[in-house]
Amino acid sequence: MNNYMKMTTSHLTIDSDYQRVQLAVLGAPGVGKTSIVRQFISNIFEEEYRPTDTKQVYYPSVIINDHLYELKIIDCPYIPYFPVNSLYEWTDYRGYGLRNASAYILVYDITTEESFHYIKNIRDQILESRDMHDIPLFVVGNKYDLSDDRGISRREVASLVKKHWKCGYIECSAKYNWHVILLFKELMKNIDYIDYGHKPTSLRVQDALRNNRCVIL
Ligand SMILES: Nc1nc2c(ncn2[C@@H]2O[C@H](COP(=O)(O)OP(=O)(O)OP(=O)(O)O)[C@@H](O)[C@H]2O)c(=O)[nH]1
Ligand SMILES: [Mg+2]
Repeated sequence: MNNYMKMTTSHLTIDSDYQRVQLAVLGAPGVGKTSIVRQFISNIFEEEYRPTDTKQVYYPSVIINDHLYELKIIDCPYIPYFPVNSLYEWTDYRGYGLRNASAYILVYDITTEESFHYIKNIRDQILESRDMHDIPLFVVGNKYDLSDDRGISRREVASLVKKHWKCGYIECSAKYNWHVILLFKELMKNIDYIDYGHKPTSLRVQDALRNNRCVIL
């Protein structure tokens, strides 16, 4: 059997107190945040650039190594700065909820150095704003298909991110769906399995499968 079996995914509205792994996807405009999320969720890629103007939230369930993760993926519009406290969250609604994420995916475009500077700044702001104990940051260099036009050396970025930031790093191409699944798999390895309430995992897996909203990675 294919190691990636996609059954379906969905865009559900679920009780706000339902415990899930919240992944916030951040990055400069046009780096491919929406494209990565949409490839992962629906295997769709659009050439035409339509900037995200309001936060988009997706709720896929994924099974990795027999563990069920109920994800909440937040595809953020460009935010000029990370909300440093709850007041900022309220004043700029685009950043609302970002301080509660259980992991951050910081995306840059390998062809533009500025997009890497953006995630450097955002990372500094995240670290200043909240306790990051057990909250993984994962850096993604997107648009690998354009690597002939690389704007910043891979070695430089990988060494900074892996050695100094102690974060995961992966390059992908949302356009060709290359390494998109791998990126989520790698990220989930960094997130300890979370025990969701009283229901045993096997029952939750069955529920998810029955509701046709499960991706097996
Ligand atoms: N060649 C190539 N183009 C890509 C790739 N990923 C995204 N794009 C293109 O880059 C443009 C921007 O992609 P989006 O996914 O909308 O970028 P975004 O980061 O969500 O942008 P904002 O919502 O404005 O912050 C679109 O024209 C995409 O088709 C990729 O891997 N390779
Ligand atoms: Mg977008």
